[in-house]
This record gives sequence, structure tokens and C-alpha cells, in this order.
Amino acid sequence: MPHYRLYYAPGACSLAAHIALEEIQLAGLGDYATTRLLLAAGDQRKPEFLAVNARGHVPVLSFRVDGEAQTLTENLAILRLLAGRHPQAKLLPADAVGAARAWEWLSWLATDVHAHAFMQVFYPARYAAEAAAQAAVEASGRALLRHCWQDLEARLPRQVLDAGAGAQGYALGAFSLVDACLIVFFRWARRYGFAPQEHYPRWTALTQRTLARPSVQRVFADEHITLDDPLPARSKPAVSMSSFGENAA
Ligand SMILES: N[C@@H](CCC(=O)N[C@@H](CS)C(=O)NCC(=O)O)C(=O)O
Repeated sequence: MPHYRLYYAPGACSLAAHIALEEIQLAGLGDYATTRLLLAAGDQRKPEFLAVNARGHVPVLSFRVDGEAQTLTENLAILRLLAGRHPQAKLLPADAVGAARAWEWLSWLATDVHAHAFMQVFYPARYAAEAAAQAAVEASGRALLRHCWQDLEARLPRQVLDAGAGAQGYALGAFSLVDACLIVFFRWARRYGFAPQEHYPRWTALTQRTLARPSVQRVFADEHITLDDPLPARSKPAVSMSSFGENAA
């Protein structure tokens, strides 16, 4: 049975891979252990983690293929590996069009939403040196995110609102990696004051359905997170372009 190790930070984008691994484990298809990093404490920049991923990012997945150790970085690559190695876990639609729809969502979330918009809100000091310019960067990220949330809500199918939709009440009908990612962004949106629960009924209903899954319950307990965790105060003011990681997800 395949065995994995996931390097993760609580509530970070690694949460989607954590949920995928738990789905695989609950289905009896593989097992995993975790190494926890605290981004606010700078664990991602410590030599022992940089030896695992020189980019200083979670998630990282380690596993063996034919006895040989492999280390895989990048969220989408990790999700792709887990879905491809464990088709019985049904983490992606089996048909080509359905799978492409999933990647349409996943790539948009990883690029436009995470790498482009959210990074400006998380780390304005990486984009500008002066406090006023940093405030403008953050405001730009927030405006982009509001647009993303409207786009996201409009693209979710109406049936996610049906209380009786059950196992077909997810973003693509059946549960998939898309839902595992959407709950990460819903939690971030709450923490950063976008109040998605007040403005986006489809995304909220979908999140509640995803949250009720045994895999998600277990992972949230394991990471010691909830949907309602408040944002901790920044440990340092965002004043330096070399100030990385002070405002983690
Ligand atoms: N391109 C990477 C980005 C991963 C990433 O940004 N991870 C964040 C957590 S959500 C991180 O580790 N941040 C630490 C830092 O930037 O110092 C991926 O998609 O996996």
C-alpha cells in the first residue's frame, strides 16, 4: 500500500492535499504521515525544510516509487499525483471533459486567485517598499479577490443549494479536488474579512457540505483549524521587501 509524507502548514494551501490524502486513507487505498510547519514562526525558511524544498513552500509530498524516494512540490502536481495514483478514490471525474473542468477550476484557483490576488493581500511587502504603496498593493489584491468571488459564485451549479443534493451537491456534481480547494479559499476569504457566508450562498452551501465529510472533519481536527479562526495580528509590520511570511494563510 503506498505510503506518503505531507509537509503542511495549518490552513495553508496544503490543506487540499491533506484532504485528498485523508480521502485515500479512508478508502483504504494508501496511508500517510505529516510534518507540520508553522509559517508565522518561519519554519519554511529553516535549513531542515529548505533541504526538502529549496523554494520554502508547502505543500511537499514525499513517497517511494519502486523503492526510490521521491519528493514532489507544487500543489497542483501533488493533487495530480494523488488523483492519478488512486483513481478508485474518485478525486477527479473519470471522463476527459469532467477532468478538464476540474483542471479549469484548479488552475484558476492556483493562479488568478492564489498566486495573483491573494499574494498581494498576504504579502504586500514583497511588492513594494513604502507603507503607502503596500497599502495600495493590498487594496488591489482585495479588489481582484472580490471579482474572483463573484465569478466563482456564478460558476457554481445551482444544485449545490439543494439540501437533498447529497453526494451530487458539489462543484462538479460528485465530490472532487475542486471542493477540497474551494474550502481552503472560503476559509481564507472569511479570515481576510470578505464574509463569504453573507454574500455567496452557493459557495457557503458547498463549503458546509464539504466540511461535513469525514475526511475534512478529521483533517480540520488534525490541523487544529476551524472555518472561523480569526486572523492573527501580523507579527511584524509589513515594511520590508525582504519580509517574507509574516502574514501567512
Ligand atoms: N507555487 C506553490 C505555492 C505554494 C505556497 O504559496 N505555499 C504557501 C502556503 S499557502 C507557503 O508555503 N508560503 C510560505 C512563504 O511564502 O513563506 C504551490 O502552488 O504549491
